Amino acid sequence: MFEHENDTIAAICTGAGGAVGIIRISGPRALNAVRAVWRGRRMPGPDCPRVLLYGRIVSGAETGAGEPSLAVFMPGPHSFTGEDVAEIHCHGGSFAARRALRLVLRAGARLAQNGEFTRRAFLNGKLDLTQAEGVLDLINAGSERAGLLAERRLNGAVGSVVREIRAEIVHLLSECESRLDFSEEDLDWMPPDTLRGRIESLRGQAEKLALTARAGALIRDGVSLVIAGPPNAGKSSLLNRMLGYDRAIVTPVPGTTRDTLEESVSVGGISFRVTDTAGLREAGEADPIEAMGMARSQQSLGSADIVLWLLDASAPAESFPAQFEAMGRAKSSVRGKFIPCWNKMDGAALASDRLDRAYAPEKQVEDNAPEKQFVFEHISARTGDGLDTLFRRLEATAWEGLPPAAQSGDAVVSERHAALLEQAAVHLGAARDCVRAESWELAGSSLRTAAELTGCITGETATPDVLDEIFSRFCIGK
Ligand SMILES: Nc1nc2c(ncn2[C@@H]2O[C@H](COP(=O)(O)OP(=O)(O)OP(=O)(O)O)[C@@H](O)[C@H]2O)c(=O)[nH]1
Ligand SMILES: [Mg+2]
Repeated sequence: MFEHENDTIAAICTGAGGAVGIIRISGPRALNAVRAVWRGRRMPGPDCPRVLLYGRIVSGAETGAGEPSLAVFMPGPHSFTGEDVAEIHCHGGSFAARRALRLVLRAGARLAQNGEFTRRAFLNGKLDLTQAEGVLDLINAGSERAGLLAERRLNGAVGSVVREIRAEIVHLLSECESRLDFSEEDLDWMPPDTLRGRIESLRGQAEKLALTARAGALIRDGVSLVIAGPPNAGKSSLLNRMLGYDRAIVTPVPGTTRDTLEESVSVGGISFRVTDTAGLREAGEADPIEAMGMARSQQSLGSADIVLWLLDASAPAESFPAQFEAMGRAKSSVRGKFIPCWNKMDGAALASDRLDRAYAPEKQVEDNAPEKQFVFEHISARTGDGLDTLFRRLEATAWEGLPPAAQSGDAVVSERHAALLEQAAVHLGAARDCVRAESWELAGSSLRTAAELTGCITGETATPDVLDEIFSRFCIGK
């Protein structure tokens, strides 16, 4: 038992404004506290654990009328924190729960700090640090996928992978150390090549696992998608179509959109921050306001994760060379991924394959490799045709370059985990080289550092500072 854990903590663990307010109490005096402030025909206690009882909150020893409420006792170690836990469920709103909490505090509990319940659960071995972080991720999850990811962490997916890696590091560490302790004896040692191979494989695993954090960031933060193109191509119409309502002004007049406009749309469980931009054309053709809007469009091109460039398929074929040229110019300032897309297919004069061939035909023949070809999408923002295919392309583009395991969402680590894993990988690389040079002492020291770093992920070797940092991000009552 940790020293600071000998006291009893309490907090309101429900959000303000809910229908029910729950006061959670954890620690050796949890039962005393609830018994001091609550009366029912049956009283909470070890004889009826985990049963929700009906009764009233009373102030002090007197019985009689008080607020109707429910109480439950969950004896340790089979509780969330691993300690004795009691809860009082009273009416919501700001007054009732606060009054009940005050009574509980008067009965000998102290107000819990942020995340203190979860911290106690961690210190009592009920969850590892990655699971505790999963609790926080779940609270902060803003989409279905983010929730799923948090749930996996909560269920220990990251923890178990990291513990496996760490166990292997510790095993290889003992291999190196035994060579120091019993240098000339005839021990059953692992051949150095095998040892080196296993360290290298661990290094690869750590690096690969660290990469999954990028998928986590994608799921949590989403992707920025900029819809750009010449005036009148149907950019605002597409934004409206994606949103399902008329957000942006659409008119047949080129230059309608003056300023960039951002909205969020969920596609395939990924949140896209979609920006509609002012159409780009020769500066000479635009008035001063439009020119300012175009400058903003230009900026958006540079910062987007994905740029969707719309071309007008209903325009006369003579306009295509100029449309392609404008696209080429814009593409040079795009740093993210680029998707060219014919819009207004409902009014197109040419079939989609002929439209595509209109684009630099000699180039398409030269570079026959499919990945070198410019793959156009074909949509109609007016009818919605082609949007499903476009959405699938957007989803696939967002996932591009991420490890496949991250997409299935098995074990996706956080940025904190990734940083520790990357450091561990560096030390594993050093250990591998030391084994080659047969410097067992140095190899051992690198492996020890790697073991410490990976232990910090699951919490075995996390310092109080690290714990403070993590749990301070929780709210009171969690
Ligand atoms: N036939 C057809 N017309 C479309 C389609 N998409 C947009 N339009 C029309 O094209 C015109 C311009 O559409 P907008 O969405 O305002 O085009 P924009 O690219 O935002 O134009 P700017 O804001 O001026 O750059 C409007 O009259 C739309 O109704 C489409 O898929 N098919
Ligand atoms: Mg527009």
